[in-house]
Amino acid sequence: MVMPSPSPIRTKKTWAVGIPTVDLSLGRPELSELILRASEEYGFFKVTNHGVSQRAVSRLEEEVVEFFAKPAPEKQRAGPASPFGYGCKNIGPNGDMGELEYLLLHSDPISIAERSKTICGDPGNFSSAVNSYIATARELTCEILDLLAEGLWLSDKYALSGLIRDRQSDSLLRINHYPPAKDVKNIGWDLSTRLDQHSRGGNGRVGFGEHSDPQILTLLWSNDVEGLQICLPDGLWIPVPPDPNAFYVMVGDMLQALTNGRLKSVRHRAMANSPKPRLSLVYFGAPPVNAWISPLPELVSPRAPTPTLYRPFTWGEYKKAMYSLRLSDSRLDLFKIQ
Ligand code: GA4
Repeated sequence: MVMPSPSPIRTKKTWAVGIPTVDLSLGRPELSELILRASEEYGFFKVTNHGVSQRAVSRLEEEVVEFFAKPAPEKQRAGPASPFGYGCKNIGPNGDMGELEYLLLHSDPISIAERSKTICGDPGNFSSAVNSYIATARELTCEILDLLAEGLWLSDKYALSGLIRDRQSDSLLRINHYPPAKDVKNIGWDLSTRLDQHSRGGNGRVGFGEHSDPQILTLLWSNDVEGLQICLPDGLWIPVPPDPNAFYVMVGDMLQALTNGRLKSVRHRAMANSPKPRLSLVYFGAPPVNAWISPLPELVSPRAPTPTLYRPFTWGEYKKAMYSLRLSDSRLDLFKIQ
């Protein structure tokens, strides 16, 4: 892991200059230890030398740039996002808003084929670009989860990745387009919204508000435009410099529950202040809807300091809770054993 010198990122000052970075070409066991350490300390890290073909990314990037360039009525044929399809500014069912437009797709190839008919004049091409990106993202996500399982000394090496490899996996792909800030006037930005967001701790236009991802692991790619920010354990928000040659990995709520709180899901947000359009491709690795989530036995000890923190629940039950809450709510707290 490339850490800002002189030592692991500890102070606010060092964090401002570096993001934990894991070179996936390193050997084991060093690699699994580094991934585990970054996941424990920050729930977030960047991976380089990941082996993902640039073509899989650029093919999907080209398709979605073409889609977002279309006139609004054409894009709206793929919406509204409830939850899947095309969405503009509205996020989720409970009134959250952001300065973005997006496509939210389930990873199941049949639903991709259906949805593609509303997105593109050449649906075969579009769905093939989406499917190959998802397959690549799933592989990388599972590789990282297997390294984590190794670092955690889990007896079942595939306890984590197996949930995502399952044919019934509820994994998703979110494609976000944050329009350039110069378009602010054209999309109804006003001073009161800006002040309101500033008073809530943000600085500028919020593209996608503060939240943690509900799933197991998130893999994020973005073009070379800044916007992503993560929240450090001490509450400080720091910007993540964009790097289209890398992927960013985020621990989700399900991984926090499965590891009995040893790994913590990272709170993050996307700002939309750049004069250039930001594009992100976000893969959310999720379990099947009826999968039971409870802390893995290796992460629980019958005595303190690691008693069971969360009661067992299904991913479907968690999703129900998440859709009933606002984006920034801490959903996992509802499943804590008091
Ligand atoms: C946040 C992470 C993913 O983008 C997402 C989002 C989902 C949605 O856009 O439909 C949610 C949000 C996310 C969590 C709370 C609910 C549901 C919007 C919202 C307000 C696709 C996901 O899985 O959870």
